[in-house]
Amino acid sequence: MKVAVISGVTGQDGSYLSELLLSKGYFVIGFSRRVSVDTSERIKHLLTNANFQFEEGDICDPLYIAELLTKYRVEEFYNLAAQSHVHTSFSQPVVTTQIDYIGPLNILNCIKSLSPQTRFYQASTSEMFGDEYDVYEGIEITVGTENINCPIKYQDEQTPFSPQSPYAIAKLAAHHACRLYRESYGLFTCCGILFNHESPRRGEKFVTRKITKWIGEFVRWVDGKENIITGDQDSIQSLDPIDTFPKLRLGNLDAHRDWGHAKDYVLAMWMMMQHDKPDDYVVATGESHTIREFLDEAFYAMNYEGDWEDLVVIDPKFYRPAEVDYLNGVYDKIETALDWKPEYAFEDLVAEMVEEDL
Ligand code: NAP
Ligand code: G4F
Repeated sequence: MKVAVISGVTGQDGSYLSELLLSKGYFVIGFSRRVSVDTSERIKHLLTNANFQFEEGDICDPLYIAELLTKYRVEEFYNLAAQSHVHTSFSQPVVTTQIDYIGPLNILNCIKSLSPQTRFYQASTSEMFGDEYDVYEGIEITVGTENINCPIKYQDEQTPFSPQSPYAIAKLAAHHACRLYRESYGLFTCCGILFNHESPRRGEKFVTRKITKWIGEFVRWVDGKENIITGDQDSIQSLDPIDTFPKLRLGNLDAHRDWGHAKDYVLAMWMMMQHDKPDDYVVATGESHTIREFLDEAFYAMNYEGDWEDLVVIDPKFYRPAEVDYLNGVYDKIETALDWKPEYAFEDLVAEMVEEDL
């Protein structure tokens, strides 16, 4: 039985990756740092599985990682643990760097010294591209009598990095460390440069889940207060309580993100680790939407016929000192090498998240 370790197992991706590896016959050891409240919600259905072992441990603790690697013959180590909130990294840059850079460096050092056959996956991110993109000739459209070319911006494995947050800087340092340990010590290290991926299990402070969770609470509030939602969602727009329910407070609605489904993306992680050659891959959908478009789709999915702008307040508190304006990933490399491509469409992802929160 193959033994795999997943750090950050209580997070969104950790839970989906655990399910995937268990379905493939692995023995999975998942760990997350100790916290004073129970954060095992996303994996609680796995805790009774005999092939799943949940531990408390910190990726920054050399002794804990060393003991894991000596106690078990670990074939695959997926490092998903992170302080993963970009905005938070501006107010907590040092702790973000400790977890997102020193943590993976610690694991790499332990693998190098104690278990060099262990394959290592690092959760790199499209945030490392920051404000960089390439451009290819897009489609030609006709406006009046003129033909206009609409160039399309994108990022792939050749796009230079230009990180715009302490989070992205720490992740880029870890990304380079993986490459260095691969080239210098012959370790099997893969970095997935993953673009944003979401699901009903997404953390509640990321913009997609913040929106769908608000929608769920709004509908339940109206339901409880007015008792008229059930069976007739079309009537939501005519409700007076809109004025009294706390509005949805958001920051920059004009940034573009390439949003995929976390289930598709954990499959890409596993596929990278099965290849005979370690490498780095962009994982994306090739489709980019603004936060406004996400809002359009989410309010459409809840059958809201009014104007969502009446329900949303722009709060400067959610603006960041530096923003990543445009992300749109090209996944040709992983499609060619590993035959991976995304299965979920944007509209289905949003609908699933709204439905779950309703
Ligand atoms: P997530 O939900 O925030 O999960 C991260 C997990 O790591 C949490 O369970 C967290 O526990 C745990 N953790 C934090 N510090 C730790 C430490 N020092 N030692 C052990 N565990 C620790 O993130 P995700 O969305 O699943 O993403 C997984 C990974 O992919 C992260 O590294 C993220 O940066 C990266 N990534 C995510 C995306 C995306 O769109 N989701 C895109 C690109 C890359 P607490 O709950 O206690 O904090
Ligand atoms: O949902 P977000 O916080 O995700 P962000 O910053 O793109 O980072 C996520 O994806 C990265 C991959 O590209 C991961 F590496 C990272 O770990 C994380 O999973 O914000 C998305 C966009 C931003 O432009 C932000 O300014 O939404 C904008 N936004 C507008 N209002 C908001 C809000 N973001 C948050 N979190 N909260 C708001 O109220």
